[in-house]
Amino acid sequence: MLTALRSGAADVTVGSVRLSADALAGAVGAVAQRVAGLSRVAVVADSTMQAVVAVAGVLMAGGCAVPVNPQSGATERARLLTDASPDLVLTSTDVDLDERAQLPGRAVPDDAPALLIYTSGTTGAPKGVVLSERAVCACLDGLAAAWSWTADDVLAHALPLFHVHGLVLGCLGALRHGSRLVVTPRFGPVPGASIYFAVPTMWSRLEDADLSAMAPARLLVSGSAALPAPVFDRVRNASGHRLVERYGLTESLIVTAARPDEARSAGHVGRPLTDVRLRIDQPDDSGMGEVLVAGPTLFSGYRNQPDATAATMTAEGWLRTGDLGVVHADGGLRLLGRLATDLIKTGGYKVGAGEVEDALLAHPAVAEAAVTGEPDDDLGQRIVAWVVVHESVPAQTLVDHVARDLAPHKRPRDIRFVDALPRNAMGKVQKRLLG
Ligand code: MCA
Ligand code: AMP
Repeated sequence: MLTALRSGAADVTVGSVRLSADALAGAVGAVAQRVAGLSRVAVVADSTMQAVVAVAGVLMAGGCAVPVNPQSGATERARLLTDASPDLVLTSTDVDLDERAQLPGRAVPDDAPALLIYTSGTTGAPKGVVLSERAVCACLDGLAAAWSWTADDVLAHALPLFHVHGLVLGCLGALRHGSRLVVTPRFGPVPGASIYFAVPTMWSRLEDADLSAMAPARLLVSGSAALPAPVFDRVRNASGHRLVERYGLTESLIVTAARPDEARSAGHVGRPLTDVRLRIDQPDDSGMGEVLVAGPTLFSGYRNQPDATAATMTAEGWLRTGDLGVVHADGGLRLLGRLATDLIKTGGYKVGAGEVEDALLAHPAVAEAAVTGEPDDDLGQRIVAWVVVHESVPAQTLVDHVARDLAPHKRPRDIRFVDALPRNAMGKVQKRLLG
């Protein structure tokens, strides 16, 4: 999968640490030797070179890497580790960048699990998405074909390394295609970079001067959440670039991408990648309906959850994305929203309303809780919690409780104390009456 490691083309910088191609291959080889024979290895994926080396080492050994958010709270991490049952957990202190060993020759079937990545659903704990090497390679090669992504490119980003965007596209993509990779602590211009990846919040937060310093690049890419038109316009005015959008889910990896040489505007996420099929389910008069996708980039299923896997696939093998869109005459997809209001996208992170409600209900002062995603100029959506309490409690205490129990990005940005939640005759909370 990581062909550039073998060919000696990879050269990676993470923060202040740079490894030449040879040093990287040696350090990855050392991890691979150590984890040889293990099925699943969890990697606490902080934004360090050690995390990149650990994930690459597990993959080179033919194992399945399970990235873990370094900021995940006690409850979230315990659930993940119970479900994933890894043979080993690696943190960055477990990886010595000065160790060297030969890269192993590996012979595992390409449908064996390569990654297990946890993603939120509307209710319950996040589900483990099993991704095969074949799916990862199909996605990365499809993007390379769409964008002419090669070893001549220099890729820069500041994305977290425990989700598809930063890990699969942002790291494994560079290690497969041989482009030099620079991961920075904060998103901003990197001298010599030819491709930038970021979520809309990161694009929106850049100053005009930083955008103009990105003008020499050839591709500015936005993904993971809806790109607001004003952000698209400001990036174009300040950098001269029209942002290229691509679209996907953890379950499908990236399935469509805008092509750099074709017309585009905010919300146009492009045509399907190689061998990916796309269709709109039950379109209305305007052609809008749920986006269904099929093809080689799809996941193998949710770990330990055959019912959830079956529920998300049609009998013919199409993945129900939960996203609403239309397909234009040229085959390009335009996204128009989402079906499930209980799935919140905040700063590009997917957060299930149910898991935040469960965390709030675990606090002794909370009697009832309902969580909604409200429009937010910076984050796209802001997590808001509507709470009925048994006894008075400061809002920040509840915010900190969720941040500590789950992860800081899942914390409510607003707590609204109410006397009661609006419910229908069946007792179900009517979230659209909140606000
Ligand atoms: C932390 N903070 C708190 C608390 N905990 N404040 C109050 N109470 C707390 N309990 C503070 C921190 O100290 C920090 O402060 C600040 O909150 C962080 O602000 P926040 O807005 O939470 O985050 P951010 O750091 O500003 O993050 C914005 C971000 C981030 C950088 C855009 O959301 C991000 O990295 N998003 C990327 C998500 C992503 O990669 N998604 C891909 C999913 P201070 O700043 O003062 O230190 S994969 C996917 O979706 C598919 C496949 C796809 O299409 O890619
Ligand atoms: P995740 O579960 O974190 O993998 O997030 C997948 C979701 O991110 C998709 O179902 C979409 O709602 C959203 N998404 C990804 N890329 C885009 C994009 N370019 N524009 C709008 N939404 C996107």
